[in-house]
Amino acid sequence: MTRELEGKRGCILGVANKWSIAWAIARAAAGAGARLLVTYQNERFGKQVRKLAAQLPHADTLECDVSRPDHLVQLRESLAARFNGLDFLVHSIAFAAKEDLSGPFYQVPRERFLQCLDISAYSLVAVTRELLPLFDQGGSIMAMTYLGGERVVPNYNVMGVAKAALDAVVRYLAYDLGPRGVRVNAVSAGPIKTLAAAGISRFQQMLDHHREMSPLRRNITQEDVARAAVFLLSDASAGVTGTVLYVDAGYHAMAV
Ligand code: 0WD
Repeated sequence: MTRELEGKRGCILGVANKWSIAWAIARAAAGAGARLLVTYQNERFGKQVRKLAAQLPHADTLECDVSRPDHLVQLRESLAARFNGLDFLVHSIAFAAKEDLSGPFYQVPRERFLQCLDISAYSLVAVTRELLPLFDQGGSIMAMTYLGGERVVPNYNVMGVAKAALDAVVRYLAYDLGPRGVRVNAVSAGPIKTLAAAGISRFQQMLDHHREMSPLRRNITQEDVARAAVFLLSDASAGVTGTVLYVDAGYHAMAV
């Protein structure tokens, strides 16, 4: 087995349960030789995530709600104590109220619009700023995005606006951090059935449409995303920054 992340120290934000994309990335990164700190939002997920992480070699867990500045400080302190530095960061977090993931987009109230943008896009800025001093030998940061940030996907609504912001955050961070040797990219995944996806109205129809119309004629798995993530986190992608890697069976190339 290749060990593309041997010796690397990584932090993976956003494991909710065994279906989470972040969990698939954690497994793949651990399999590739990384030492990990895996975080979960709150104690609702804590027991499950601690049990999952116990299956991995060299993986610790920490509660981290990215909307709380005190949690971000604790995250930096935990990583400094455990690894004395950091080589990669995975942001796999998003939030929108369920009522805003159906019906007309324009109905979204101001507070919920701001909360969605705060947790789904601004948090990458806040976490990166807090953890930047730890990237002592360059590094790689990646976030999870979706085509709904570039084109209209019915019902994706405010989350599409947040993904557009997240994509721009990735590009601006890439420019800021390039001189430090820190790369910043995003994976744009096709639809995958997870807890977050369950909140999107008519999600099964999205899956069916994607399977029928994508060039590969199939849906994407968490493992497809995890393999691409290992590439972006590893030195194999040393010349890649500020970009979106589509792991969507080619769906983004279509005009349907
Ligand atoms: O089809 C999909 N599942 C796709 C997901 C396609 C393309 C992209 N993505 C993105 C999502 O938008 C997200 O950014 O991938 C990322 C991970 O999503 P996931 O693996 O599909 O979903 P899930 O397992 O639910 O993880 C997201 C988690 C939250 O779960 P819920 O379902 O409770 O919203 O993000 C976490 C939370 O655990 N989260 C937070 N973590 C820390 N602080 C916070 C927060 N404030 N809010 C939500």
